[in-house]
Formats: sequence, C-alpha cells, structure tokens
Amino acid sequence: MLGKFFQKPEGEQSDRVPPGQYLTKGFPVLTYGETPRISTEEWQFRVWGLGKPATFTWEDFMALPQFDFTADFHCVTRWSKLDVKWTGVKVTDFMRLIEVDPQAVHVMEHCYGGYTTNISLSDLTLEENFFAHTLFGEPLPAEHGGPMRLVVPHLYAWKSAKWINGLEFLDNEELGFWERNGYHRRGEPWAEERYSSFGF
Ligand SMILES: Nc1nc2c(c(=O)[nH]1)N[C@H]1C(S)=C(S)[C@@H](COP(=O)(O)O)O[C@H]1N2
Ligand SMILES: [Mo]
Repeated sequence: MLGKFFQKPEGEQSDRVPPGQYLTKGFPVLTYGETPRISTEEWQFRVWGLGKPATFTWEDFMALPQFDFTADFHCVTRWSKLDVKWTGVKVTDFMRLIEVDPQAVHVMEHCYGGYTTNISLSDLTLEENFFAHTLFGEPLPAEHGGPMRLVVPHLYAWKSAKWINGLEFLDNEELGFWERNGYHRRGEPWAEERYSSFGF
C-alpha cells in the first residue's frame, strides 16, 4: 500500500493525520456505483421528514453567502489528503432557511444515484461543514460529487455525500448505505470509528 502515492506522515503533518491513515498527494475518487451527471439547471435539493418540507434550486444556494474553506479529508480505506480547498455554502446558513421540528435529532443524507449516509443533527450543524460546489478553484468535477456535495471534515469522508440532493430529518438513528454494510454509525477518524462492532 505504501509507495509512490501513499506516504507515512512526518513532522508537523503527523499531528494532523489520524491513526492508521496514510497521506496521498492526489485525490482518489471513491464511488460506489455509477457517477450521476446532473446539471445545475436540473439540480434540486429537498428537505423532508420531521420539519417543513421544502425544495431548493441551484439559485437558492448561490444566493447564500459563499465561503472558501480548507479542510483535511480522511477516507476509511486509510488515505488522507490534507488542505483540500473548497468553496461553498455553510450548512449553518442553509439551516436558517428551513424549519426543523425539535424532535429531530438524526438526519439521513440523500443523493442522486441513491447513496445515503446517516449523521446526527449535532454533527451536521457545525460551522465547519459545507455544501461545496468548487474544488481548488474549479467547478466540482462530477466524479468528486459535482455539482454539489457535502463536506463534513471531522468525520470519515463517507459522511461527505457526493451529489447530495436532500436531507431527511428523523427522531431516531437510521442507518445509511455503508452503515448498513458494517461501517460505524458515526465514523470519527481520531477514535478510529471505522466499522461497527457487530457484523464484521
Ligand atoms: N453519493 C456518494 N457519496 C459518497 C460516496 C459514494 O459512493 N456516493 N463515497 C464516499 C466515500 S467512501 C468517500 S471516501 C468520499 C470520496 O470522495 P471523493 O471521491 O471525492 O474522493 O465520498 C463519499 N461520498
Ligand atoms: Mo471512503
């Protein structure tokens, strides 16, 4: 696994790389299934479940404040990429547009193509989480989740849903695609929450 593309972290970088992870300079693509091709014109984002149902367009997202942000990216398959540069909309700004019931404590992220991943409302609504549409100054390529993906830097990257198109608010924890297939419910990389203790 180590070699030209994967390096053991050294020096100050090692403080930023969670246990069991290796650094990559490239940006591998990790997708289960086909890559959806969605134009910004047809792109829609829905919220439903415990809250007021609503639908948003690309223009609605572009009307929100836009930020550049830099975040480290940790895949559970053991590669990490430091200092990924994105542009997008803060999840916290988006949340101000919607009405969520007080009983909602969990969320299912939904995507074009059918991928799902679960996250707690408190893990989702951090200032550092973004809906990202730009990667290193270029429109987010389809294979990396364009036109829009979620970026949740403090959890393993399978929580950063590509081609995201909806949030479903829940009063109990349901499991998303990888979580039903043995991945950890939360996926915190510093605690190495890789797999659930049952199943595998
Ligand atoms: N819709 C969707 N989102 C997804 C995935 C996927 O297969 N489908 N893979 C996840 C996993 S396991 C990782 S590591 C990251 C990879 O993002 P990248 O392909 O941009 O590197 O996307 C996550 N988001
Ligand atoms: Mo991953």
